[in-house]
Amino acid sequence: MRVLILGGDGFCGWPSALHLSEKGHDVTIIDNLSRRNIDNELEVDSLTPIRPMNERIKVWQEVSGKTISFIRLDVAKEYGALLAVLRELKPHSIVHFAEQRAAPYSMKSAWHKRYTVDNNLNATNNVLAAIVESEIDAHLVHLGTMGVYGYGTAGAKIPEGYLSVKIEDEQGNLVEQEILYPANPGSIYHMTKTQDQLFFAFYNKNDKIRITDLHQGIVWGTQTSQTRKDERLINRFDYDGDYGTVLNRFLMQAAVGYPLTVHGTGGQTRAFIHLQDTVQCIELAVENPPQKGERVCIYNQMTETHRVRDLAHMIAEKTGAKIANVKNPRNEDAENDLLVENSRLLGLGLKPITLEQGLMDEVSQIARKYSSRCDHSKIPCVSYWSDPGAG
Ligand code: NAD
Ligand code: USQ
Repeated sequence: MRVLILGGDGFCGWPSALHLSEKGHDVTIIDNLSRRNIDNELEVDSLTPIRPMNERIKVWQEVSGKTISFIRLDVAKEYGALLAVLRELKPHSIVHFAEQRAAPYSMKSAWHKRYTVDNNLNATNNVLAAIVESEIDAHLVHLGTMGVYGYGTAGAKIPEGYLSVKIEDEQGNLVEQEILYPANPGSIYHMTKTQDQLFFAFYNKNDKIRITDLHQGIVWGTQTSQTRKDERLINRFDYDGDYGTVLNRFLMQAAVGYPLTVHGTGGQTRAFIHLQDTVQCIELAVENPPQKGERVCIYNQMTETHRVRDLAHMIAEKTGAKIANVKNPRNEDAENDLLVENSRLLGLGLKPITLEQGLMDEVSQIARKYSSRCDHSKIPCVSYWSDPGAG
């Protein structure tokens, strides 16, 4: 299949591009390299030394004999160029990773809120409008987030996208309907993902676009079987207070001797998935498109849930790291339970890699290997959801 990967230079996009290429798909990456520029803005680097895009692609050619093409283009701003690529390439699938994905970054200032909204909503709308205008029949696979649901539970599992409800009509009869699960975003970033869902529902209804929306949990790990093939293919590893995600951060902090930064009591429960499973899920989604006319297909792309303090205690026990309960910079529930339905991807053949399976050691080894690249002053989370002086 011809697969276009938007955001293919990023943490999930790069290993997905390699995985699909290895599986025999004809892969083209589009990226505007904004994530690398944000590193410049934040004055921080990936813990791992990632190579420039053209070098990455050249090394992949040497290692695998397979070609990946790269087009530098801003999906949110360069509509005409995007349309031309779709007309020329006629991809069977478009995998859309090209959004600003850090909740703390999206909350840093009014500028960052506006950038995240402009970038993410225009990127998604541009892709959809370009699929319609180019008249190609591409299947769009989008990376969404578990955060569209909020992290609560009414005692039942969070379903995969749609909620069955019973509404009482004028005659007092109960009418059954399936609606999108009520959106409950916890940051401007997460809010853009809830808005993406409405774009998908509309273009799917109006233009019959085939869409799969993957509501992904927090991705942990750093390498996949393809990125391990050569050091120059190494994936990015975000550890800083804006882009680093909790489990990778704790493993890195333990490796460099920094106390584990548990926000508040650490009572937040979240959904997780290993990066190797992410690339597997992308392959499953690409190879199992919905039928024309079928509603947006939503999968919960997560394999397990954990409470933040349990992760910290487990890592502290394994490594002897200290735990620091820091004031939570976010506006979120201090304690929550989380029950999630995830049978659809399992039904397609996903075999989950869980925390017990040894891959935490790989993250620790990578963090130790590159610990000299870690700037400790960039570890604390300094983006506050509201004025740090208040409350
Ligand atoms: P990332 O920031 O590492 O990668 C995103 C890539 O998209 C970057 O290379 C960036 O340069 C590119 N990009 C952004 N805006 C663009 C634009 N307008 N035009 C072209 N390219 C653009 O993020 P990631 O961790 O790889 O996440 C990818 C997707 O998966 C995101 O949409 C994110 O919301 C979702 N997701 C990530 C996680 C996670 O834990 N990393 C979890 C759930 C969902
Ligand atoms: N947390 C800590 N200490 C830290 C960092 C985080 O206690 O040092 C806590 C946070 O307060 C939060 C939880 O850990 O309660 C998760 O934070 P995170 O930064 O690991 O994840 P989050 O901000 O939710 O975002 C990440 C990705 C995002 C994706 C989302 C999936 O950056 O792109 O959409 O995970 S989900 O969490 O399921 O919404």
